[in-house]
Amino acid sequence: MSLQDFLSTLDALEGEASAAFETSSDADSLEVARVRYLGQKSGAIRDVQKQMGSIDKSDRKAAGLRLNQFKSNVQTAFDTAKERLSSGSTAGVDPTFDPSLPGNRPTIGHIHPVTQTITHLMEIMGRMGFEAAEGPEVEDPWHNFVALNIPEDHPARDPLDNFYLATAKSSGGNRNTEGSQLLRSQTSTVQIRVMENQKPPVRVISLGRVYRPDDPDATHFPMFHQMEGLLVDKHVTMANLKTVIRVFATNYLGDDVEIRFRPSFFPFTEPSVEVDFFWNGSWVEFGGAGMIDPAVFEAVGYDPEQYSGFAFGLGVERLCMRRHGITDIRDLYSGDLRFLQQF
Ligand code: FA5
Repeated sequence: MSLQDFLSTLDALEGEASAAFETSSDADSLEVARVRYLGQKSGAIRDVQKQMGSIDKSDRKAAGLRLNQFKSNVQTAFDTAKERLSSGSTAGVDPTFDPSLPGNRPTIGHIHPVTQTITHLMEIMGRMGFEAAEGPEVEDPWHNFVALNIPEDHPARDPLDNFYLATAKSSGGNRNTEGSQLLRSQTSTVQIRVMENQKPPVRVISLGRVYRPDDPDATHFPMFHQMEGLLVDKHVTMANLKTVIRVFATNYLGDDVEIRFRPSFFPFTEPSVEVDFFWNGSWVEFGGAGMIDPAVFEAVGYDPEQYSGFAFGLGVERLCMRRHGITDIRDLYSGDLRFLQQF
């Protein structure tokens, strides 16, 4: 082989090998190129080296110098490509990817408006000295009815108005018996639990879920929350009750809130009132209240001659709706993020 042909072969091979290393987009393709050009057994360099023997003796020195330079250049091209791939260069990566663009923020959840309302109500009532109390959502008839002076034949105990549990303690197939457990229909149950365990004076609120088989509409839902208030001491009067509700309402809804107390009936309070707030041109019922009936005091072992007290139960969803201008309770439980994200 002439020196000229040998040098041309080296030039072409050097360009080819360098291009192969530069365009390798991952470690696998680089390795294929390495074996092809630098491989000890069958690589192109090894083949071209063998041709040195056919070059004229007088040209061998020049050919050797170029061959060494060629080997060094090809090795450098390989090393550069290897370094590029191991340092995570973006070569071979989707060209539409722009690392300078801001990332997508993960969606961060927030507290449900009803839970926010509960926290707010507890804070307002806490400032008036009311402590939080809790009771179970699965109740027995004693706490949901009997101790609250709701006798066995009272319509409030009708299975059509309550969620009795199929696993009732002693139902014997009859869901309306003494022992049938139920999902509590009112937070007034907590009044009984507190008074059973605590001597007067008592000043508590209880915020929690209650359940009734009501057909859902704009102001009713089968599961909702109530805020129960209970205050028992000596010389407590109806005026105290009205003041506490007024102070609470102006704190939560603003000084211009209009409240109306309407005579009503609850078996566990006497006298009893319904509490209405003026809203969107009409009076809307927000809860019930009254002075604790002596029969309730007797059920929990308090002396009605010595103590008096008041209780109230307000609908938490309706308070939340009134404050935020929500017109349909079902929106609160639709799970629609477009609605919930507004709060
Ligand atoms: C009671 O539940 C009584 N326990 C309140 C009470 C407590 C009276 C202490 C006296 C002393 P009532 O059934 O009216 O009362 O319910 C009270 C409030 O709960 C209603 O005014 C309303 O705001 C809310 N409420 C009742 N049913 C639903 C429902 N299905 N969906 C949403 N809110 C409701």
